[in-house]
Amino acid sequence: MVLLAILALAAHAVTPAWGAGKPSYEKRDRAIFDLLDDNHDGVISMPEFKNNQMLIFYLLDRNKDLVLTKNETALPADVFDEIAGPEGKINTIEFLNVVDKAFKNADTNHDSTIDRKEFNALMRRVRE
Ligand SMILES: [Ca+2]
Ligand SMILES: [Ca+2]
Repeated sequence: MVLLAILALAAHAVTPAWGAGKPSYEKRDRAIFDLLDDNHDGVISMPEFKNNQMLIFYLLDRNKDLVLTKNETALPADVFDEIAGPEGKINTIEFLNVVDKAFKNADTNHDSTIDRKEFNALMRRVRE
């Protein structure tokens, strides 16, 4: 669920660039990967992952109060509630916790980076 949330946010940030026409999953996955892989060395490191997720956080945080409300995220309600907790808002710490977990989950060979194979496997898991 948490993985899905992160990728939904990433997809949300990438999607407006497409314009008309629906890209294939493969194309979209590649675009998200390239977006996250800042130095284009073919793997996503933890700092790259975190920096870009923070960028997404600030993009989503329309009123810049440093918390995300339900209408800012476009997440399914149950996913939002799971991340936000009882106060009903996602702060940066909660957000980075989720990012941290998502990264560790995706890094199946535990080498502290996410390569294309791990990324594709993650996207497949999310879709199923
Ligand atoms: Ca990289
Ligand atoms: Ca890895």
